[in-house]
Parts: sequence; C-alpha cells; structure tokens
Amino acid sequence: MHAVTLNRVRLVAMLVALTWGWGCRPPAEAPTAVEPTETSAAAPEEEDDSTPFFGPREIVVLEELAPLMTNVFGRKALSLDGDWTYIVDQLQIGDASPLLRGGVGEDEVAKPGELLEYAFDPARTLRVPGDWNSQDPSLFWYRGVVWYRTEFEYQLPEGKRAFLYFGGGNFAKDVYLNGKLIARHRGGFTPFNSDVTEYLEPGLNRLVVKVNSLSEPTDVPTEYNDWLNYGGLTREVLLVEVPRTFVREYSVQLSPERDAIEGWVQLDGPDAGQGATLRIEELGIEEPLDTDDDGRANFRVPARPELWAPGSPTRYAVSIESGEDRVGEPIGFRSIETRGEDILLNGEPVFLRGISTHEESVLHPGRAYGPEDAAAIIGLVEELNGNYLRLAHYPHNEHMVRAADEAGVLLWVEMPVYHNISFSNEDTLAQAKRQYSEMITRDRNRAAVIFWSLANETPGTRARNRFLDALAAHVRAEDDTRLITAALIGFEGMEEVGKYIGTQLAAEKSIIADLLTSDPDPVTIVIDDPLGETVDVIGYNEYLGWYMAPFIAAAMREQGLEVDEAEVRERMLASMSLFRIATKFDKPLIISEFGAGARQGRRGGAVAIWSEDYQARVYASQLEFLEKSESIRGISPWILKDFRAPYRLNVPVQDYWNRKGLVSETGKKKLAFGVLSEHYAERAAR
Ligand code: GCB
Repeated sequence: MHAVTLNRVRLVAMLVALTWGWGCRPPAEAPTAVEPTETSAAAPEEEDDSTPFFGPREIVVLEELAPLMTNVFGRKALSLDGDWTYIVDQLQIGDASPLLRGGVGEDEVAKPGELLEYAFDPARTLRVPGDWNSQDPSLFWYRGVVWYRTEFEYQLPEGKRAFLYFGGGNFAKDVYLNGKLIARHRGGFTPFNSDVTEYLEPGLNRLVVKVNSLSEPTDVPTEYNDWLNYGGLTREVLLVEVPRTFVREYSVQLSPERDAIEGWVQLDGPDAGQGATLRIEELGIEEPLDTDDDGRANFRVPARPELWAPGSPTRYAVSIESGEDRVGEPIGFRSIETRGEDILLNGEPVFLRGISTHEESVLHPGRAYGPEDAAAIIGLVEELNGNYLRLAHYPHNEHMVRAADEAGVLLWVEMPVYHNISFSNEDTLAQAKRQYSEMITRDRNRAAVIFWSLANETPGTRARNRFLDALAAHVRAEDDTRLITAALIGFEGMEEVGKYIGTQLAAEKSIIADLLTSDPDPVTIVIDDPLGETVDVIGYNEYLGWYMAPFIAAAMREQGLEVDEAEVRERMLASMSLFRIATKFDKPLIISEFGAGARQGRRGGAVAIWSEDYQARVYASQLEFLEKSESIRGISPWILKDFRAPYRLNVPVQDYWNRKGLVSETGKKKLAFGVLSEHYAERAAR
C-alpha cells in the first residue's frame, strides 16, 4: 500500500517535470515516466516519503564576489534604496517548483494565458534599507526567505566599471541581476560587492535578491542569540561606478611612534601598475606612490598631525588619486597601545567611560541603518558623559562608525562569534575570518575603532581556543593597528562571591554567628580564561546584582539553608563594594557588561527587580565596586536601550524585550541613566 502511494507521487512528479521542463535542469537529467522495477521500488531513497514533491535544482552562482572596496560613500554611486516589492517564501520553494519555471530570481512576468506561480505585487513593498520585521506586522516573528525586487535605469558610460554594493542584509543573500544569479553572500552584518559590468543592460535593469534570515548551526552567528534576528536588506544598496582601474582599498594610519603617516594603497584593474598619489593638503603631503603589477604600494611619510581623541576629534581631508580615479574622506590620526594594565591613547592612559548598544534605532522600531539613527545614539553617549561605545554583538552599519569618528567616541567593534558556535568546524572559521576581513576593509581608516573584538561569552574549550587563536592571528595579519579583545563570560570566577554571600547569610541567620563579628576579607574574582593570553585587552561580562542571586539562593537551599532570592540580592548589593576583580594576565581589563532589567515607569523598593529603582541601585553598587578594582580601564554597561529579544518570555514585564536598557524602547530614560551619567561626569572631571 505504502509503495503504491509513493509510486503515484513519483509518477505525477515525473509527468509534471516532463510537461514543464523541470525548471532549468538539463534534459538528460529529466526523469522518464517508467514504472519503477521491484528493485528500484525497494531502493532506500524511495522509502522516504518526506521528500518534497519538487526537489531542489542545482543553482550555479555565475561570479565569485569581487574583492571589497573601501569608502563606498566617497564614490560616485546610484542609490538603489527605496521601496522594493517582495514575496514571502516561507517554504523556500522559490527556486524549485516547475510552475515557477527558472525560479523567482529569473524574474519572469507571465504573458496573458500563461501559468506562472509567482508575481511581485507593486502595491506590496518593503523599504530598503530596513528590516522586514518592523515594517510588516505579519512578518514580525518571521524567519525565513523573502524575495526582494527593484528596477533601475542605468547607462554604463564607456570605459567605466560598475559594482553592486550591499551594506549588509541578514543572513544569506542570492543576488540576481536581469535574471542571472551573479552573487551569493552569507553573513548579516558585513558588506559585499560584485562586479556587474558585464551583466548590466543599457536602460532598464531588474534586480532580485533572495534573502534568507535563517542561519545554519555552522554559521556565524547561529540562530540562538539574545537578540531578534531582524531579516531583510537592512543596509544601503548602491550601484557604484568607477574607472576601469580604480583605488579599491587603502590604509592610512599614524605610525605607532606618532611621527609618520603610513599604510598602503591597492589599485584594481588592467592598469594597476600605473601608480597613485596620496594627498593630505593640510599636512603638506603630496606623495607619489609606485604600485607594483598587482596594484599595491606601501608608504611612510614623516608627519606630526594634530592627534584625534575624544574631545578633539581632528580629522584631515585625505585623498588618493590614480589615473582618472580620485577617492577621499576625512581621516583622524591617533595611536593606541597597551602598557601593562594601561590602555594608552596617544601615549596617555585613558579610562573608557562607555555603554554597550545593539544596532537598534532609538528613533523608530527596528534596526538602525542611517545617519540620523547614528546621531541619536551618539547624542545619548554624550548625555551620559561617555567617551566610548561597545557596538555589540556584530558589526554595526557604517554610518554608526563614521558618526563616532566624527564625534570623537572610541569604539569596540565585534564579530558575532556569540556563545557556543561550531568551533571545531573549518567552514565556520573560514566564515568568521571572511566576515572579519569585510569589516576591517570597511572600517580600517576610522580612528574611532580601537578594539577588534573576537567573540562574546564563549566556552573555555580547546576547540574554542584553537578557533579564536586562529581568528586573532587572521585579524592581526589584516590590521595590526588596533588592539584585540573579547568579552569573557562572567560565571567563572564567581564561586568565591557565592561562598561569601552564603556565609554572610548563614551568619546573619545565626547558623554560624561568630562570623558576623569579624570584618570579612574582600573577595577577589580572578579571571584566568586562557583566552586572556590571546587578546591584548580583556573584556569581562559580570552580572553581580542580577544573574547571580537565583543560583546562590538555590545552592544555599540545596544545603538546607532557607533563604529566598530577595535576601541574597539585598546582601549582594550591600556587599559588592567589598569585592575586587582582577586577572592573572598583566593586561588591561574592561568590564564589557554589567546591568539589570527594569521596565521603564515601574517603581519599587530596593529589591523589587524589574523596577527602575532596583536597576539604579545595581548601577550604584556596581560603580562603587568597580572603582575599587585597580585593574579596570573601562566599562560598557549593558545596555543603552531596551532591545528586542525572543529569549525574553516574561510577557507582562519583558514582552520579548531585553529590559536592561538605560532608556526604554521608545527612548524614555530610566533612573539608572542619571546614575551612570553623574558617575561619568565626575570621572571625566578628575
Ligand atoms: C550577556 C550577553 C548579552 C545578553 C546579556 C543579558 O552576557 O553578552 O548578549 O543580552 O548578557 O541581558 O543577559
């Protein structure tokens, strides 16, 4: 009975395939309508009745991605931003069914009387850049495939090349230009570009992008993150026009001794050996550069520019010319290094008064993508009297990095190597390396970027160590002018804190009464994760006052001591100033996260968690504690704004928002905002 059903299905599939040509499979592969023999009916693959009716076609990408160009905003470009039409393809059949002919990417329009099972509706649009979740309520929770489509008029001038540039889109993208699959990219937060010179039509061009917001367990990141996996073409799409030989990339940095501008230029095109000129008029620099046959030239020009720093973010107009091409932008010059536990900015120790942020707008729901979003975030950092921003947990858009550069805000930027990814998988490592290269190519000339962060809260396994060591080596080879860091997970090293609180509570309850009479010794949390050897600066996420309490209370109850969590919290806040935090490495330490959740507007007593009061009290206790830990060179509490997080299931309070923001989802300030801003004002005045 079972076999009969299968055979029928197969037969119908074959007939359909024959009638419509089975998409774009070569005819030789087309199945024939022959009843299977007994042997083939028993073949293992035919017993699998979960096989989809229409199998996937083999899809060939016509081009490798072109090497990424830097400073895309400094080039002549046609913006393809705007309203794109879209099709939601939940079952991911847009490539497969014969009734779609070659698939949605081929972007066909049915003639009258023709059956074609897809068509874009011009009335249904999504804004690009932008995530789909915040634009169409029915897509709020949607994770999967959406096909985007736009059209543009363009005439490529003689002697020019054109590149399609995507600032970013989450997660996997297949790009079809005029019906041809010309590019494929994986990764939600870094740019890519494709040389489309040969694929453009004079006049009208059709662009379709298949965006799949789902990532695989071997991807970077995976699906399991404490943030909403916003899908879509979340950043700008540009058609960039350049001469046949053009300045593709360059690195222009201050030498570590602060006595020269040094770096390199990379030309791309048939005349890559033609040389270039570096110009920084205000410094009197006009330096001819000899490029080799591969288009590369290194340079070092003595100079003593005014230095870029928070409070005086001086930048110089830098340009590079080669043949017909000229590209330029403002660049700041500063040095960054470590000496023992100090971070030295321009040779002077600096303390980082920071805050962490996700790439969520404080002006509108959803992902931040434009200069206004960036300015609003920088505005809040300034109100906090901060000088530093942690861009968590993935590369943010380029406007954000440029706004920080202009405003004089130091940056930590990071790769979405988050929690436990496939550390033993070579493809995963290759993916992380590629994403890192894309980010570095985009941001290497921003003085604001002082840290490349490798990862956030990863398990201390050997596979993790190997992975992050290899990633660190890759990052240093690509750019050795920044410090490497990573945020370590703060549960390790906390046993002493748990024991201390437990003992104090036991003493309070007169179980071991004599302890209360003596002054307790301060507890030192010592960080010894081997990743500390790899990085230049150690980041540490610690949640005293928030996450530790339930664990300590449970451990005490297991030992027969009746305590409730509120008591543990109270004791924790009261004791925190007795704690110290240090590392076993002679390196600077940054508290990359601490925080507590609060629903804006909710008030309550000292241990009323979720209240603004409790959050403010955690901040006050943390700041007192961290002040006393001598190794600490900066902090970036978690987090600037409440952010969307499907992890957060406490519906009346969290409602799928992580509530640790200093401002609410609509930008209303909570009490803790004031606590931090006063603390930073006082610190800045020292
Ligand atoms: C962390 C993670 C961050 C979370 C945060 C939290 O340690 O690094 O991604 O969102 O804690 O709120 O739990």
